[in-house]
Amino acid sequence: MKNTKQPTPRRQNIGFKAFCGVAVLLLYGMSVDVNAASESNRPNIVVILADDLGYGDVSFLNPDSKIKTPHMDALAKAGVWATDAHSPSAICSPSRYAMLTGRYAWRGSLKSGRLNPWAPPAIKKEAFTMGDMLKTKGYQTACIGKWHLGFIWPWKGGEMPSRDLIGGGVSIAKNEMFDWTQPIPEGPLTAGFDYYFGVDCPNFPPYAFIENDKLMCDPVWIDKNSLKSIGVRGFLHGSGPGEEGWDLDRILPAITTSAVNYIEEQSKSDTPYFLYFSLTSPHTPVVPLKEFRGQSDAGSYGDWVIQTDQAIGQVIDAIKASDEFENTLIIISSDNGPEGLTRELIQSHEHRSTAHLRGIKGDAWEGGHRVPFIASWPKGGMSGGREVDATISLKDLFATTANIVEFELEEGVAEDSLNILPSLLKNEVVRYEMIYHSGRTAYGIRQGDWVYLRKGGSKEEPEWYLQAQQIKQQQRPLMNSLIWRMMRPSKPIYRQIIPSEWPS
Ligand SMILES: [Ca+2]
Repeated sequence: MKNTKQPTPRRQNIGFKAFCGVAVLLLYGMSVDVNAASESNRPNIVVILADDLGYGDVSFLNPDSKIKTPHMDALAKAGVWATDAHSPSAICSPSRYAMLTGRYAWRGSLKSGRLNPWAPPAIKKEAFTMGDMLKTKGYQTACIGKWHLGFIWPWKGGEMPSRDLIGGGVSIAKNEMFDWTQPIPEGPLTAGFDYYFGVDCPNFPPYAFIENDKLMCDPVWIDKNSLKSIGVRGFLHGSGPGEEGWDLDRILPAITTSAVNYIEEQSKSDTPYFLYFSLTSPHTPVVPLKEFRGQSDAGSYGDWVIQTDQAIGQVIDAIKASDEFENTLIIISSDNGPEGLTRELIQSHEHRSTAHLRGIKGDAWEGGHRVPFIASWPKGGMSGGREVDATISLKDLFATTANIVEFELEEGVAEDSLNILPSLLKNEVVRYEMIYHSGRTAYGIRQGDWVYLRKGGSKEEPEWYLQAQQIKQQQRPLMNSLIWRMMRPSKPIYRQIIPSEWPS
């Protein structure tokens, strides 16, 4: 088991107690319990990661939003929110890999694109993850929701068949290729979680729930065309095995109920918990339940975001009901920017899912990876409704939580992760640079307010979009690798820099 993964110390972390007690108490005069992270009173950690939620989909961050998100808004107003927070990649699997391991996904196999259906694990069995780290400090750990980081699927004969037989981006694998009586190993349980419930991906087979390492049904063949959607169905990556009568709209309510139940169960014990609640929305398929339809002014996508916000609210309410809200670190963010379908919402509903940001999911432009980020931990000083404009990344959660639980990271573990507590508590800049890992191999580099974007890092944009985003001629070219000056990091407006102005 993973408990054998025992790293040695990497570096001296600033002691959390000293930091929190002195810096915050003195500088801000807040009432902070300096023993908040003592061994007997470590905070619960709940990371709520939405799927493809845009910066501008959260009404608190985008006053012009056509979607109201009262639950996220309330947590931001009472906690802290960041305006320069980034997912580690502009697409799903590499972003999640980096968050859970604290290292860029391009250091491993995920250099371009995301995992296909039936992909083997992206996180190596021996990797030391954020969940592993928290387990060494006595945490109970759970992943509930979308995984999308690979499993060893139960192929008959034990060998994964060739791509010719199972397909690539679109699955063609037959149900009879699997022995579903067998476990599905090397998923979340091997990547640091004691418990797992969810679906691999809502738009991939198997169309069924997985609990721990077992499929929760005896699957039948599901024709993807039988799977109905209220809104945009999006692309379903093939027909395949699944639960008889599967409905796409069951997924979000089921994982939310599971998360609420987990919080209720964990609050009965003194042991702290780490819950990675990985939402399947507002990613396609867009399947809002009846009670949410028509609630937004941004069509079925907007209604789906409202249902997403309500699911987040249920989890926050469960934490409050457990009487552990004060000592629970809650993070709400997104694994990447919004999907292409949200571009049309500018035309149809005047709703900008990326707010002022250029680009969408997959792009090196800010809209691909600058994401909503809300944090709350009253006992640890994350309260009072403060804006953080220091640059942060979701891959920093590993080193940050390690610091909170006083775990010293070994050399070579979570090597791209920084402790951003000074950013979240005092708006101090800790992170000066990052790689913009787009969905393609043409990455960008950010350093302070300088950005270098390579040719091909973002998709082409239609003229109406550029006009709608009020992107001026000088900001348009994507044909060359360019250095840009981010004129205002909080509201990124790029200015192309001529060579004589290049930073040294
Ligand atoms: Ca995603």
